[in-house]
Amino acid sequence: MPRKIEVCLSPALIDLYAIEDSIVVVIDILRATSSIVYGIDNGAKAIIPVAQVEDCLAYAGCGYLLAAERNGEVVEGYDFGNSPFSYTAEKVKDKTVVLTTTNGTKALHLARSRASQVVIGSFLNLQSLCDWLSAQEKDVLLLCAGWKDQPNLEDTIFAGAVIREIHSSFTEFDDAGVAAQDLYALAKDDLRAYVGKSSHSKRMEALNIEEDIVFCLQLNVCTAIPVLEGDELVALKKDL
Ligand code: 3SL
Repeated sequence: MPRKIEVCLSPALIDLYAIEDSIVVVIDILRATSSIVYGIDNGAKAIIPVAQVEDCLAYAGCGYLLAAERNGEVVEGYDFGNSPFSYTAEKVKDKTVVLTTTNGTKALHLARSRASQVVIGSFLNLQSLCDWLSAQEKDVLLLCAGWKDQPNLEDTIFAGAVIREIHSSFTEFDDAGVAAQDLYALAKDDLRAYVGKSSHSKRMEALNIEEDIVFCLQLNVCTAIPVLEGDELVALKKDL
């Protein structure tokens, strides 16, 4: 069966893609989708992505953990933000987290209104995600969250890593996907150094959170694939 895999380099471009019958993989390597994967892998019951900081408040006082990040920093008054170190088993196991971030949760909201299925990708669950995507019979859109509607290096590199891994399961590719694979080929031998050229890496270095970058660039330390079910991201039940 012919299958297409495409890359949307910015959420601002998503209306150009017909995704009604596609799986959309939302990608925000630094740091939203890495933290979501890590939290679900560590046994969080669910993560509820909300678009606005104020949307979290509707869940206050009901046993949820409230997480909010804007411009790389924890929003004052919230339990935590978007650092993967806040999504350890100790902190999130059996809990539901309500999360809003600058770009990642926005991309999720754009995807969910039209996509057939929305899942979450990061270097942490790369292999598990790729094995699952290969086994599906649907087209795939890799949606890069970018930074405030601009494309970024780290999400594009990850999209390239996915396509390189599952290339043989697809028959149709777009130019953004070709570019993403070429970028991944340039970056793969030293991901940390290459991602160090990115604007968000510089932003995070200025906030003294470089250890989050190193964490988010680890390969295959998680097997969970978060999937959107209704309003909640939960662990996908794989039938591989
Ligand atoms: O924009 C986002 O969704 C975040 O991942 C950005 S940050 O890494 O928390 O700064």
